Amino acid sequence: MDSLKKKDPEIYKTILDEAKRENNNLELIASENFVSEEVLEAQGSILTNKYAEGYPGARWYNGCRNVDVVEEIAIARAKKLFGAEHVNVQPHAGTPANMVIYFAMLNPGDTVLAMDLACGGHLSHGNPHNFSGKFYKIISYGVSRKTEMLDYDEIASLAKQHRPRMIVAGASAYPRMIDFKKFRSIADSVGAYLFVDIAHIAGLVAAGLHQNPVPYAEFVTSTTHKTLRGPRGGFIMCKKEFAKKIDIEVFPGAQGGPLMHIIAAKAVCFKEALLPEFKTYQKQIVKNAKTFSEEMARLGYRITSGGTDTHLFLADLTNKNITGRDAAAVLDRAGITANKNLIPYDTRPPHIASGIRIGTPAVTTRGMKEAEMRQAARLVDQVLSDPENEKNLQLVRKGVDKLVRKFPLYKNLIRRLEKE
Ligand code: DSN
Repeated sequence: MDSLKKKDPEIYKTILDEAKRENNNLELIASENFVSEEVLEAQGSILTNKYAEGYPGARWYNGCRNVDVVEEIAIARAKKLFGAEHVNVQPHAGTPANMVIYFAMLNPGDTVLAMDLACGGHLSHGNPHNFSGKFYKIISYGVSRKTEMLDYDEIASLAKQHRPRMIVAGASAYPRMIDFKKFRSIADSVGAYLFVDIAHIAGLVAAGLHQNPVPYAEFVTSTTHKTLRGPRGGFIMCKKEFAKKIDIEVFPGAQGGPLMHIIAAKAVCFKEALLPEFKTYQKQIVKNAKTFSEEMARLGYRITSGGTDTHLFLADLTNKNITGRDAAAVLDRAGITANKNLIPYDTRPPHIASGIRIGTPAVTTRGMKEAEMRQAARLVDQVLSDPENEKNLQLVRKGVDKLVRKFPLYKNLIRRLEKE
């Protein structure tokens, strides 16, 4: 970044500050990760210069022979990874990918059955402030009050009652496996499309650690930057019969020029996810989340649904006398980054919330294992047990420093930073 340093020192400095923050903190936001240097290199490449509206071999502008190759490679790798019949790698992010499915397959006012945000769903699954909640008649399903897990009988009965045109499965704060085969049979029972959003669990699915929805759903969307550990972006998989409809809805329907540098980085990410070591990484993410949640439970925290099968879990702070919002803020001051989250049937509003969501994809990328997860849980507990004590927060900050120092991130960048 020599040129940037010289020509735009403010931005240069801020990037280095962020590198320092990422390296020095304990990153527990379940939707974040640290990409490889190869992903960063592709993402930071000159491919950002090229306009390529259209698709490989059928672009609106000339000069696309190289970006055509990049996009074809990305598509082929994603197909191989998930066993998809058709893939579109152009969506800029997860919500735009989801928007394409709604716009391509539904009319405004159609009924959609989707998971409630308060029980772990996503904004684009029908939140009233999101396009999905504004344009469609959303019927929400939640989780069982007793088990805090999906209740497929209840989902089936809601489907029978409301006859949705589309059922949406997938979540952003649900710690358990989702049975997409069951969703398929519910959708079939009422003649609905099944659309699955695997943004959170894409890495687990790619590694064979979570049921793959691709054989069951007409449409599957994902982001590339969560458990999949690629650049910030989205993609869509669908059955061949819908390929044309989906492609037209992405371009010219929802987007203009695709981000070819990001598509190159997606291709790199898919290649990495096809390697055997990616499976080892994903297995460790799940082991780490399990260990972390068990240690939190041992320290007196109620873990929603009693645990996790995935990369994340939710700790209910109701009996800890602190809200999710305050907990996340004070943890950040001690060098631990996690987010406030609603717990199922939360009595607090979303911006306050009664829980925190903890995820292990990023710390697992650093190389941390079960022993470090137990230490991390104890550090979280130390903060939340005495959140107003500055000295306590400083002690935890030191504990975090000691823990993260053993697992350095982006060594070259950091080495350089330390010299400055
Ligand atoms: N913001 C993402 C998450 O944290 O789960 C979802 O879009």
